[in-house]
Amino acid sequence: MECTRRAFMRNVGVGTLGLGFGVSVFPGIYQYAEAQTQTQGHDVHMKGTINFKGFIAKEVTPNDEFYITSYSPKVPDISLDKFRLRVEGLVENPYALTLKELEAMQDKRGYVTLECIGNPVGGNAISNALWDGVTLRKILEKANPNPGVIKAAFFAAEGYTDSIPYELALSEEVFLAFRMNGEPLPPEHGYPLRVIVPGIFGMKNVKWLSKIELVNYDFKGYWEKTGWSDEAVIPQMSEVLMPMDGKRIPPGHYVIGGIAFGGRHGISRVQVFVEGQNWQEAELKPPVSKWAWTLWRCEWTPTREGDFSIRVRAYDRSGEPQESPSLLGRVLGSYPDGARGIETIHITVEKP
Ligand SMILES: Nc1nc2c(c(=O)[nH]1)N[C@H]1C(S)=C(S)[C@@H](COP(=O)(O)O)O[C@H]1N2
Ligand SMILES: [Mo]
Repeated sequence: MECTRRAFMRNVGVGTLGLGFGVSVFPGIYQYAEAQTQTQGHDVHMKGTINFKGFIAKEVTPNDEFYITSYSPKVPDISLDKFRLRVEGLVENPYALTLKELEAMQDKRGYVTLECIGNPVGGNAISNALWDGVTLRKILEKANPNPGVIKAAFFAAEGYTDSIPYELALSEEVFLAFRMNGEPLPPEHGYPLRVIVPGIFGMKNVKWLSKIELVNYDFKGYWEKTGWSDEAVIPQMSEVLMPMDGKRIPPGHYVIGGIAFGGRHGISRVQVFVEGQNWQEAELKPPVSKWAWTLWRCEWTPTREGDFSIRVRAYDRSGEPQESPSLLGRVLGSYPDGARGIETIHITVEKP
């Protein structure tokens, strides 16, 4: 991921890139790894956490811990009196909607996991929330679209743009969200209105949406103009969240846990590799929705002291494993289609 793109990513790149977890302003998805060694055998209660048989995690990310990626540091300050969503382009009836009108049309509520296309293997630019909104198709149909539309282009208040194929826009999966985990969208997550495109990388989930334009050409958005994937389909991926990479832990009985996400591909299996053992099946927690990540766990009792590497791989609904470029342990960077590879973490077992 290029530097310019990184500049304002509050939460990206602290995974496996050697910066260390400590630099993340927001703890993101990794903070509970710490809990494991401190709470073996105790019941932990932390706000918003679930305990999946010893794997402590936040299955739904609280709004103030949700990753943020914006191309600009500006967070538009949008007043509701002035806010209008305009629907224009190849339509018979261009029109505009207030937030109240949009809210009155609500027909969607669902958990959707967002992931930034810049998220490195093992990175924490991935989060899961419950979104309320209205189906995009419903908004478009009210404008009476003309024939020949190829794409729905999205324009944001601070200048960002993106687009999706018209067919996808009409799919009933895509919606415009005005609430996140039961609250109005926080300013940095797109208040008052954003796009949610389940299973497609975060960049298509345009925040501060102000205009939708139906066009008869292959519109390219802000990132796509510089070569980032326009399809932006999230591939199957998985990460170890617990124990935390680099930890020194005493001999004992441990739970290894993490997330797997397959976007449109879904997740059917997760396997974990601990040095000295074969790949073993992880136990999966059924996801909170079809479009949300899957928590997985397995148990481990180290039989010696010393260094261990731990790896994870996910399989999609059709049984395809996630990509592992050439050799295990090698990963590919995120440009232009999103990072590929198997995460490896390192743990040292030693007597305290
Ligand atoms: N208006 C606007 N929308 C945007 C962006 C942006 O810079 N401006 N960034 C996109 C990118 S790259 C991602 S990954 C997601 C992140 O959404 P979040 O910040 O709510 O997690 O927003 C997308 N929508
Ligand atoms: Mo992104």
